[in-house]
Amino acid sequence: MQRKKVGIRTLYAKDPIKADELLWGRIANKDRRGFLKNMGLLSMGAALGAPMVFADFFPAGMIPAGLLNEDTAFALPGKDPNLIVLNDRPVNAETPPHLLDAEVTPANLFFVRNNGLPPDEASIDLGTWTLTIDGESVREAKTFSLAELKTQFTHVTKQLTLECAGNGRKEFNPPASGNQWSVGAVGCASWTGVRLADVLRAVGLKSDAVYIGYYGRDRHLNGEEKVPISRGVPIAKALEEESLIAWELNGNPIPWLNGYPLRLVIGGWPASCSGKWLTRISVRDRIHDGAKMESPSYRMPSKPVAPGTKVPDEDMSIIESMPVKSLITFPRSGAMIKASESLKVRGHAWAGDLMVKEVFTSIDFGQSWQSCSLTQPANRLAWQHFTTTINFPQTGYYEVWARAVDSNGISQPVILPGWNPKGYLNNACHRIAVKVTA
Ligand SMILES: Nc1nc2c(c(=O)[nH]1)N[C@H]1C(S)=C(S)[C@@H](COP(=O)(O)O)O[C@H]1N2
Ligand SMILES: [Mo]
Repeated sequence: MQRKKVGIRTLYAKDPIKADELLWGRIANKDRRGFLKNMGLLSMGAALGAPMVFADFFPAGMIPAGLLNEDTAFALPGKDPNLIVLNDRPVNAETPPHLLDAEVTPANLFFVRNNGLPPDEASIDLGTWTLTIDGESVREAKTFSLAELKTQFTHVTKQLTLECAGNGRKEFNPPASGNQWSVGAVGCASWTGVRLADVLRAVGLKSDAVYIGYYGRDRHLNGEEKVPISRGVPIAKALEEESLIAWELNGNPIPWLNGYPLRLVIGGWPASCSGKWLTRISVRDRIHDGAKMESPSYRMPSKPVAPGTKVPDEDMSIIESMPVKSLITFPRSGAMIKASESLKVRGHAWAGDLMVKEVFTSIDFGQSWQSCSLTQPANRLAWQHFTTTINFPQTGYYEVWARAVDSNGISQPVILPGWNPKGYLNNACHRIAVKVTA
């Protein structure tokens, strides 16, 4: 008998909600929460396979990183099979943290966040692809071919960090709907293209320009007429010298799922501002009103709210610069070392429009912190790299927590920051499990 490889959606065709829950990891999350409630410190130690050395300091209700599991991967075109696929329609996939170890994120490991269906790869013709600049606040609309863009403007290459505003959403309770991202909806690649500012100025801006809005060639999941997403940024951010219209990622054409052949790259802001499969940019005389600009999309409560609060639209504000954050990329969570050894730890840290001033690690659940060495960014809006060496006092179970502080002195919180209806901006400390044996 022949066995066909089938996806979760095929298996659960009659029960799409179950398929969704499996794909989005909601069932797993629910189970984990129940599981933890019934688990004492002793059984936790048993499940971890070693006593938790600083158990007194372990926050109540937190699940040890050593007990978190990863979901099954499906291979996506042009992507490493170890990406964690959260959803297949639209495609959403994140990168396990230990695969983000390189200073510059490789193309096949760069996360994917689609709101609709990408243009058919075979239908993308470099010879006929165009970019139109229009809107109330340009002197006269203008259309460029790819060749014109590439020959009429200075080429710029920058490392730019893109992070989905919903990265970390899976930790929020009550849960927020949307992709249940863990920590890997982030990457920092080297992007080549032209400055958005150079193109906008060549077309000619009117003095009442307030915002830009992008349009891409992807299609809505239910029908062709509606645009899946059309967001943008204030004109001041658009005119920064790091804001690019890019056609290359790490020196090669941008992967299809990341926006081939042309995309905006707006480092440090929600990656939803970086329009993929770019065909049009409108210069607006008002805040752009495209799809997913409206509340509650990509907005936070203007004032902190209690978990589960229903926040009226007018009390939500558009997210701009992303908050300070860090990620441990080596070792992988679950590392085992001998008590006689010290552990080299490394990772990246970023802070939206700002720089990272310092990164610390803790092995006693935040009671004490040691300072890491930290590099300068390759350029503004690129992530920075930290390293440190850790010595453990005795055998047992530990967690390494990392905490970054931005150039304004603002630190990552050790646990979940403010709950919000859509589950954005979780910049809590990343943590990994380490077992030290005799
Ligand atoms: N045209 C288009 N651009 C888009 C999107 C999209 O669905 N369509 N998703 C946005 C969101 S929400 C994110 S987080 C980033 C993800 O970029 P990546 O898939 O290259 O990682 O693209 C943004 N640009
Ligand atoms: Mo996103």
